[in-house]
Amino acid sequence: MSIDLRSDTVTRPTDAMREAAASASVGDDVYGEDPTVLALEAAAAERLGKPAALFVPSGTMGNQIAVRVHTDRGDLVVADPQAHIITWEVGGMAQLSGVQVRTVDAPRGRYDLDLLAGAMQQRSLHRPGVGLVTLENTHNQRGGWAVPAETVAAVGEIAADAGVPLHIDGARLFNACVATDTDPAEMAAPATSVLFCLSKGLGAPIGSMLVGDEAFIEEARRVRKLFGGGMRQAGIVAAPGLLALDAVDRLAEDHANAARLADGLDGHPGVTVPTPETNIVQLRTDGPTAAALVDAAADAGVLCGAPAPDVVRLCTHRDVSTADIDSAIERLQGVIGTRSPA
Ligand code: TLP
Repeated sequence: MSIDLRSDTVTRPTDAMREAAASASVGDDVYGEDPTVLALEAAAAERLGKPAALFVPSGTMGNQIAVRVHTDRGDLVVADPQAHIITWEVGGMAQLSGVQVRTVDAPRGRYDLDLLAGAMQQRSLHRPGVGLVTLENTHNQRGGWAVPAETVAAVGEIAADAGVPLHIDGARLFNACVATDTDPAEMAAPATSVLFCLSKGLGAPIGSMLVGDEAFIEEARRVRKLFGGGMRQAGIVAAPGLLALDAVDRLAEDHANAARLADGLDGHPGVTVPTPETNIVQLRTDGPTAAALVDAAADAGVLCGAPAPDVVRLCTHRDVSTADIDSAIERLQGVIGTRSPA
């Protein structure tokens, strides 16, 4: 059987999650009457130290709702050019909110604070103003780097000084918290809103949480309806999400497996593999294209992705064991070793 390292989204629900789904108390969540969804929203808000939360079907929808609630048409949204909110969300910010992007480089997910401060353009008769600052933690496409709480706080300060909200795309926020040994509420404190996913390392089948103050969540609920994300007896999918919230500590295992994988592959001819901080391993190739390596790896029974022409991404998660990682290393070494440079 193939070892699936394409993403941490590929995990299957545990038996306990399936049982929780089957026995969940439910109601119509659009009427605010689903007790399991309400419990999940309360738990998520509490975990991040914010007043309120909203259950949304996906991370993409959560991010796009936040953009819509925080901005006016024509506003600038500050983001790293490799941020998921720009590169992997189908141009949603332009399509759904009519905003523009102001990119500021964030190597390893961290903005240069001077550049960020310099980008905080105010609205005038001629010029659009910055309506929102975003920050991705962990930063997926940059290599799963965890942005430390001090950096998040410094970004929050720059946004606050300009009177602009900060939205954290924390699809993998708990990975960042585990990697930096930070309380999630401390990580979330500088942000006006935070999105985190239940369906990635935390292992739930479906769902993400948008967290913020009461007024933000009230408007977010309206925009969720607008975007077609109002769900009815959603307790069926919220119940596994409640179990996912208890799965934070085991993310350390994914991080250890990622480090083991990187160590087993780095230095092989034609590839470099930086030591990862969380569960995303990036193999940089100076030989065959990443796409060719992905095909060859699939033939050898390891599924991975190619987010850039010279980058292969391998993502660890609950459904791969340390033994699977060792087997993946062996299979990938065979692939890399037997390929001649393009
Ligand atoms: N990322 C997916 C792909 O879309 C690339 C993955 O497999 O990593 N923010 C970040 C930082 C993400 O990595 C993702 C998903 C999302 C938002 C969107 O979440 P979903 O897939 O639930 O819409």
